[in-house]
Amino acid sequence: MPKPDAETIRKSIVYKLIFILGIDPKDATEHQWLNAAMLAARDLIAEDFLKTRRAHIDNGKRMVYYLSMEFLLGRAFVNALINEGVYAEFEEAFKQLGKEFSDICEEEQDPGLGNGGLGRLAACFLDSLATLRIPAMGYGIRYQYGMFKQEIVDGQQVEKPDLWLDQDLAWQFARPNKQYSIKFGGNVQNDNGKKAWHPNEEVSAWAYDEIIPGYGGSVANPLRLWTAHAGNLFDLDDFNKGDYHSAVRAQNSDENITRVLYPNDSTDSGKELRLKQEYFLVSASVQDIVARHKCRFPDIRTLADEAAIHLNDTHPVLAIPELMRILIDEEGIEWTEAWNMCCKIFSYTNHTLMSEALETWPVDLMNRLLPRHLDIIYEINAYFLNALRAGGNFDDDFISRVSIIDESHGRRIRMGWLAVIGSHKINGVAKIHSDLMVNTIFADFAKIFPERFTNVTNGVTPRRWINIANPELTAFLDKHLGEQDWRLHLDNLTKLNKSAADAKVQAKFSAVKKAAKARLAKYIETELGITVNTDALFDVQIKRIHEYKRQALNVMHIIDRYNKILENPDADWQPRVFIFAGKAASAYYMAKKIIRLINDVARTINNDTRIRDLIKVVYIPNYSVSLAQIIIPAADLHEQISLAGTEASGTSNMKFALNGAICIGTLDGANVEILEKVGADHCYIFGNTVEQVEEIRRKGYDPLGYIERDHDLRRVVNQISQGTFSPEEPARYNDVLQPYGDFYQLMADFRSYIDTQAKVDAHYADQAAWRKSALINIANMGFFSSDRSIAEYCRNIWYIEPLSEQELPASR
Ligand code: 26W
Repeated sequence: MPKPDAETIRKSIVYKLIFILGIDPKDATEHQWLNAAMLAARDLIAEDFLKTRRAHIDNGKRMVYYLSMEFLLGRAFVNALINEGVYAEFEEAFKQLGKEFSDICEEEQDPGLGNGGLGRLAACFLDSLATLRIPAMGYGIRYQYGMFKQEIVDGQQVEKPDLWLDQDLAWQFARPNKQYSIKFGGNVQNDNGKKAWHPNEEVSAWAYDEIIPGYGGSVANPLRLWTAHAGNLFDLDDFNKGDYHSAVRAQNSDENITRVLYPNDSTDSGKELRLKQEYFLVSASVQDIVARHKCRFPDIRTLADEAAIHLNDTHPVLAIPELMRILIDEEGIEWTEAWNMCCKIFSYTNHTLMSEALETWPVDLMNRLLPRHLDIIYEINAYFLNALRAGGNFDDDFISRVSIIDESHGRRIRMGWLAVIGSHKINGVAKIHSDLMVNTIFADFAKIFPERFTNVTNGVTPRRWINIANPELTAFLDKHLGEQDWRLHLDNLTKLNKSAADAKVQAKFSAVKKAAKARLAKYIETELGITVNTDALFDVQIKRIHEYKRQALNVMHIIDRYNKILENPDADWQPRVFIFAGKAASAYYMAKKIIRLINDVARTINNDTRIRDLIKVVYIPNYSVSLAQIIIPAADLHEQISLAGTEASGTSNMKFALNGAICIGTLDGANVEILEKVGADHCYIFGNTVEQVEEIRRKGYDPLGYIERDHDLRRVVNQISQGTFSPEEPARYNDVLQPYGDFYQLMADFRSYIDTQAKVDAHYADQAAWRKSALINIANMGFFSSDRSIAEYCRNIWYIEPLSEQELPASR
């Protein structure tokens, strides 16, 4: 179909409104107009999707399947319009309808399908996969209530259900013909020498497809999301007896599986639900992958030639024993052949060195829920350990360290180990992280399988993080970068290097930044009633709240600055607006306390008239992709201040730099590579290095020593722990800095952080110099396109080729 014009689109929208949604245009709300417009937009991508699928089948393309518990997609509508090249036409259509287009777009809610960087990375990757014409499919869960909606009440996080599915839209395609039965429990019996699983619980997985359009049109790939259905568990007898509660009890309990992302696992039933959820995702997905293969090819034995399955962190690792189960128990393939196939098919990305994310499951729980899988895991372990023993190079101590079964505190299954043993490639997400992975958590495995370990530095999609998020910067780049589209060739940004010092270019960029700051200021004013000065330096830290990310260190700087302004009010202070956003996991006590501290400090300082708006502290509730799209373009400075060695990569650092913000950060994660690209004059690095952090730990870290030696630090620590910011409850924060433990070494990095912040002020005072640095940041971000990351995965890990122009001609 040729690209439709505004008139055609207007007719299509009105048609959808009347004939699909059954609404009189005269009565339609903005939200209903959005739904109609989304249906009209979906027609365009649906056509691409069907053609893409046909091209995969006709050309026998090898496919990659990306399994992830999270996909933080953000809004779909504007993204689809930009990728399909019809944004202007839709805007014009709404003009003809007499509607404000931006109001319509604002009606869309973010899907609640993710939590952190891992989920957003998966979403950037889907965009790049489709854009690069890679035969690919994502698999995830369609959580009914997402993670949670965060409200800040009296300075504290309150979790409310995120009712994102309640919006009455039909964006996803329901696939009632794609249902798989997911089984749990029961036992394993020996039937004629063959192991047979006799489960005693069953729930149905139903598919919904979200279509992911690539930039430039023509290719669209599916993201298949599963939802749990209890099927025939409705008890008509109970119902007819009037016991309505019992009638649906079993149904409810099974459908809980896809209720929320990361159910609180601090209780036993929470843990069980988590494990069920993980198995539910992988079982439905692996069954689907096998079914798809059988539709296209005659022999299941060729699966490893036709399919790559990628495990996004350890959460979907049960896919390995699940595929083994299907190959052996259902397809009759002999054990060794099945195992060789698995090791070719799977690859795994590690996203964090934090021990909490390297999941382990109690053997008892696995035995109760998935006894056949436990068997298979034992067999995999025996096969692996026997081969090691046969090689004769490893002692018993080593063997017990690499065993999938951890015998040290109750018997537990180490899912990270299973991932490494069953994958042909294992990658970290930034150079420093991949090195640490090989030298720390997976050091033993790197001795056994050195060829398996590799790095793919993360990236972000410029389509969302510039084109959608920052229309002013988009126009600026379109004007300055010439013909070849930077959206597809982000390296083109390097052209900006030569004009970074040009006063005219700087002035234009300054207007770009100012517009974004004004937009954010308006949001803050409307949502929180706080007025901020757009000439102030916008200093931003937005990410999950976690001790390792050290939001508390940021707060310590704010308090120190507050103290110094009060001490020396007439000095030439650079006004700053400190902006925070992020959610704390619902069971994470200390992270929630940090949120409260930020809000208490904000309340105290924002209301202190002596500060004369030289400091404003703003906590923006309910962090989301859409909020990030407003905040990131407006930042002058971004805080990437994790303790060195703890942040695997970070991806907001890339988004900020791409939007012309300057980094203040430690030598951690992707900061290291950003520094390499932009140079030390345009990136503020402070604090101890990984080696120094380790040395401090080795020698015995003494946080009190730092506190005693540094007057400013002592004052800040005392104020926090003695209740300056919580006079109504002075002891509220006496545990928050852990002065006797300080595991994340805030005290050790405080001085260097404060001194570096002073350098930032001086730099910002010279606006021309600052703009130049900002432009140099943008110019050197080409490497951090997720297109580059995906090209590396395809080449080095998945061995996947894109659809050629012959296989699928460009449609528009
Ligand atoms: C409870 C299990 C668990 C633990 C941690 C689930 C999920 C998580 C995180 C949310 C995982 C995550 O988002 N990791 C981030 O992944 C990004 C993409 O690679 C990296 O840039 C971040 O550094 C890393 O923290």
